[in-house]
Amino acid sequence: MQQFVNILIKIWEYFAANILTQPAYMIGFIVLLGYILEKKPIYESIAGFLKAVIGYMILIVGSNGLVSSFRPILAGLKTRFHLTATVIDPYFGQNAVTEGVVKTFGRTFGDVMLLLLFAFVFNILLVRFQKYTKLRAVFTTGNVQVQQSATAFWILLFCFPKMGRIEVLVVMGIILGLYWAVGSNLTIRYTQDLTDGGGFAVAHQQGFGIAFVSWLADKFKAHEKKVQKETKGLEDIELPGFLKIFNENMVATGILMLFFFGIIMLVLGRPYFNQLYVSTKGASGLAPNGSFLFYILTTSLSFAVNLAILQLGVRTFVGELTESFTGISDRLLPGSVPGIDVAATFAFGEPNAVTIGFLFGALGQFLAIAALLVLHSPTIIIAGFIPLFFDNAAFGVYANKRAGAKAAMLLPFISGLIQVFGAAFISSWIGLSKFGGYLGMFDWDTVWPFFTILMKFLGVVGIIAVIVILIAIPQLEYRHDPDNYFLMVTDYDKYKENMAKKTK
Ligand code: ASC
Repeated sequence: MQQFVNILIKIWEYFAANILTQPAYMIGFIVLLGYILEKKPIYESIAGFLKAVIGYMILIVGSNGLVSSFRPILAGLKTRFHLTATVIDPYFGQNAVTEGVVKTFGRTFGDVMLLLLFAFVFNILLVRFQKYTKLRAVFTTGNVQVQQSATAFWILLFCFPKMGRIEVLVVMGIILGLYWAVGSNLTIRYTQDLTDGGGFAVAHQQGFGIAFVSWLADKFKAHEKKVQKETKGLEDIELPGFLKIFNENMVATGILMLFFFGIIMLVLGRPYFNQLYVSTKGASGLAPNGSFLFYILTTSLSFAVNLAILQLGVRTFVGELTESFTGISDRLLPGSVPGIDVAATFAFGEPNAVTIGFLFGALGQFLAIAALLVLHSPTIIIAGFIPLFFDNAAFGVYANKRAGAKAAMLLPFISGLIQVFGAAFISSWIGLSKFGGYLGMFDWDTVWPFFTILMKFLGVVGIIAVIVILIAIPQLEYRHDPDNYFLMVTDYDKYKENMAKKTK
């Protein structure tokens, strides 16, 4: 018996390390399975697998390129101004949990992977019993699932320090599995609109955020209509004279980032980048005899380069995923869609919305950080690149699609404020700020602090309240439009037709 369990554990560890937490292979195997279920010839199925894995790997190259170039620049502000600050970044957040969990709660990090397994299986079950749960999306983005499991583990221990090991795993497995299913389910309608029936949901760290921003954008548009203002998308803006060069996405991104990061890099100063060169053994930073001017130019322009790579990656795998997933949704999980990385949305809609969302999010975050400094907040937040970019760029894309340019500026700006204030509050309250980092993505600055308040103050009743709230959300969504709720994933063209009739 013991031997059998050991073998099972080994299999699980292998699967977790190589597939579940490696979204490229996770998506690849989903595509392979989908094609096999569709009874495609094996060579076509393997070709699909390869294309999906390669496409996703290209996306990761772009995404890592962005993160590794710009994370040290933003985090550098902490060193430069000698701040004791908490960096909001999923990896800093995960390190903080790893470091702090033993010291604070006397527990080890090992259970986090088990928590991931419980929550993932629960997510699939919720979708399988869709008839009752109304949930349609399976979370496949393993890299962020690890980070979220870690932070969720901490939050539960913070609320219930005496809770036993198994209870923690069960309670949090249920809550986290529900959050994954509900959060990604919330993005389906808006993502189908954005991608014109792309057949996927966003499974990342801002599912509630995307739904909230899209809902606000719709309100914004209705208001503009009422006061008879025309809503202009970023794509409709015709700039006069020399400003015309901004109409070209790569040029616009290049100029704006040169300006934005140019200023920050000048503030940090050359010695900081020379130091970075030494500490990273030449992997990044500026060589002692390098030109600072061209270093700034190269770094800033690499933003546009990595964005282009990222979009190429998305275009490579999304088609395969959509096509093959019908195999899974026909046979294993009817009426479901895969939930994937938020970066996939950057290849849809107006490309400049990505840049605009990022910059206005930054404006919001920087203002909020200034407010924390002025108000002598006990916790100072340093903007991390990942929340700044991946949350707010996505909000820009959805807002622009639904309500035009103004919404694409205003809503990411508001998000920037919320991210910093939310993260400052929760990270100091639960004690993660002491360890220098917090996950910091939108849902974890809003929804999760709310859950934490419920659980900390109401105890077991709070746990039940959180579960009931999560279960109720898809029910309400379904009731809002029962005829079209499943149709939008099972027959998008028909759904579109119905929606067009409605607005007439
Ligand atoms: C995250 C995280 C990443 C990025 C990536 C975006 O939240 O941990 O590595 O966003 O998933 O493509």
